[in-house]
Amino acid sequence: MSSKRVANLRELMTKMSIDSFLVTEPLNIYYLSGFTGDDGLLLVTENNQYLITDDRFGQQVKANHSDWKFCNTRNYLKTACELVEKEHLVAMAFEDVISYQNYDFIDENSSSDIVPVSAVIENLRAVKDQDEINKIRESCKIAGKGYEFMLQNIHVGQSELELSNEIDYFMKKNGTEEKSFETIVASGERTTWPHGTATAKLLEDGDLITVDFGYYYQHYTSDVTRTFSLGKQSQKVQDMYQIVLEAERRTIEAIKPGISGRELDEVGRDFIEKKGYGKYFNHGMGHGIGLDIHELPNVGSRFPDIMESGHIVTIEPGIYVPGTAGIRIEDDILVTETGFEILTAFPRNYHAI
Ligand SMILES: [Mn+2]
Repeated sequence: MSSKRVANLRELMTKMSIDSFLVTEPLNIYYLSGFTGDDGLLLVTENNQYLITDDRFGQQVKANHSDWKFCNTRNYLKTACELVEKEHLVAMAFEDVISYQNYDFIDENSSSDIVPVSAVIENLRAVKDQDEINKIRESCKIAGKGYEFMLQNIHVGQSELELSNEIDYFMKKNGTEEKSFETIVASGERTTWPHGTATAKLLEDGDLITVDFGYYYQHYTSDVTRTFSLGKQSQKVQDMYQIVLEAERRTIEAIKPGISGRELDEVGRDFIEKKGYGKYFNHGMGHGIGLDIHELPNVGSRFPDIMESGHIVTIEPGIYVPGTAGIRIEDDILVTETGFEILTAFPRNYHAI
């Protein structure tokens, strides 16, 4: 797995006329090597691959990463620069999100040219292999159980925080490791805040409730939102729900290789605009998921990203009308060779408890 990914990176390096690549972003380090230590970096050269870290991780590197040359050092960047010099390399790529301090260091100490690059490994990560798909599929499956658990256990008088903590416990008990973002539990008027994380507010009869949660399963996350009702909603709110649901359905069904994030956004947004709620849909349509909660490709009006088989994206239209209600529905979709597969295929119809 690791060797295939490194080979893919080397192929890109050749195209970019780069003969060494300094990998500093932790998720990219994990992606290429499987190394989970929270300190260190990788240097991939034409003929060698180095895992540069220190003693604290020595045992785990020897046990799990024998395919990498282990450089045991405290000064990671200095060692990387020395290796580049030793191999007589001429152009070292570095990820352009490093700190200014680190940039300054390699600028001063590297014998080769240094070349800032943007989202090179992130682009490789966007296309999932079978192993990654299986992990995200499992995370989605556990999320489905979590939603069911929520519907069965939620009750008037419980606080948003209590519900959030119960979801947390349930998800972890069912095989996930950690949440990939602060779980959103917004009830009543707070549903009109698209990113309202849980508060001490108590759930009341008649509250609409939005829950948005994502948990890592073996390092890969899902990202799901459901909006449902505790008690009865007005016809207007129920109609709003159907509009979001239909916008989501249309967008999902448009997914296929070759369509852009911008075009997908348009499908759902046009429908919501036609129904008169355009100005209440104030965020993008979705994003890739994987090792990170937000990764490539982007799905939104500003993004030309083209969908490819193996991408996994969220589709999450929402409308938020202050004083009335906020509704968002979000699912995780695998782009397949012929179209799409919904990985979060659990109920999304309007549901009142
Ligand atoms: Mn999302």
